[in-house]
Amino acid sequence: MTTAPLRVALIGTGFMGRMHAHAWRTAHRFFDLPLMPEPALLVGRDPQRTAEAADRLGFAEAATDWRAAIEREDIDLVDICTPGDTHAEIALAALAAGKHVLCEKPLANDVVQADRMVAAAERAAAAGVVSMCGFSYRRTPALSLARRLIEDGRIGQVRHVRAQYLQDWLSDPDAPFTWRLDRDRAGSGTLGDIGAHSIDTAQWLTGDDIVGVSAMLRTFVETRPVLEEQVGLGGRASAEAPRRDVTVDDAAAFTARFGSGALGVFEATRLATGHRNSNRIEINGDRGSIAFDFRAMNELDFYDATDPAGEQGFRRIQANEPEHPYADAWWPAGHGLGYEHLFTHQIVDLVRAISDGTAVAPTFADAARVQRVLAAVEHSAARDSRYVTVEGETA
Ligand code: SOE
Repeated sequence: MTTAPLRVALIGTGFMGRMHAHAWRTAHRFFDLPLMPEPALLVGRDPQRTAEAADRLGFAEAATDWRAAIEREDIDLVDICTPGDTHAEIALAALAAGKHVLCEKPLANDVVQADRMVAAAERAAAAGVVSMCGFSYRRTPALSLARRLIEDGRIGQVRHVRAQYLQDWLSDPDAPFTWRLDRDRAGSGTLGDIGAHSIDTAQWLTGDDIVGVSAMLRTFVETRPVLEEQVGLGGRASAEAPRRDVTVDDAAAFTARFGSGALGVFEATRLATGHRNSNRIEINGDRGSIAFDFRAMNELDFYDATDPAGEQGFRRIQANEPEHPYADAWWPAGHGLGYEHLFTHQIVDLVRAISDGTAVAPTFADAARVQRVLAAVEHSAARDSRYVTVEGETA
């Protein structure tokens, strides 16, 4: 029996574009998929570079016009890996053309755009069109295991959520300007780029939404050198390079109240020297705790307060046993997975949902709830950290 194809147009050739390309090409080699992903079209801005990228990443064709790509009859799914200022426009056009959509995080640059995307996704869903937002960390086996433990009541009633997402690629004041430092393109800075991951992870793991926040934002380095060409994150510019204003936050710190009454403490920064990519979360309930750090992404720490007295303590679970989410498709126990596997798992879940009509997550509505928290954080920070409720966020 031949498997029907799922023909993919991927828009964006940067870090995320390459990561998604890898996942589209890998998923069916390790997982049984009901549809065969076909990397059909790669869309980028520069014709020659996009053609080279398509060749290297294994896409059949290259193009520079995303609108024309979306209108093509022979495209089934549009994968959006562009900066945030284009997400809404591309997603709305793709959904109107009846294409399934995978959109990178954060969903949009503001709540208004996010709400429009949710409405369009819900209209399209009636015709069987699937949309998903790429909060990739949900697909870490250790975090999926944490979610299962929490859902099964193993840590009981959640009291505390402690999340830190720490990077350091902007620590050097001469690290060059990128689109991620331009509010018009990125919506916000560290907050939306990596703080959004912590918010999504916390709400997903606990099954509980943040209802209010009290926040501080800070831009430590207010201008950065502009390079003619920047490849990837980081780098260093010469002292003579012209400088440009940074219009987003470098760091965010906020406390949060969850609907259940649980308390949250969140920190996100790209200036934590020594932390290349420390994405940590700890959750304490009345029966136990979980703790995770992406630096040891194959491990989950779990504390069970119902263990016999004298034997209690955090246990370190290697989340790569066949019993753990996603793990049995890969290597023998203990051989470990990496960052790219999260994106492959994301494609697996998406393709299965498209084929079987099963629920997909995170939906655009889930991602819009994250967007509202981002907006509340910005509003609180702009009002001297006053407590701001998430529900009223409309801008
Ligand atoms: C840059 O800060 C970045 O690439 C984020 O955009 C990703 O979402 C995160 O997973 C790694 O860091």
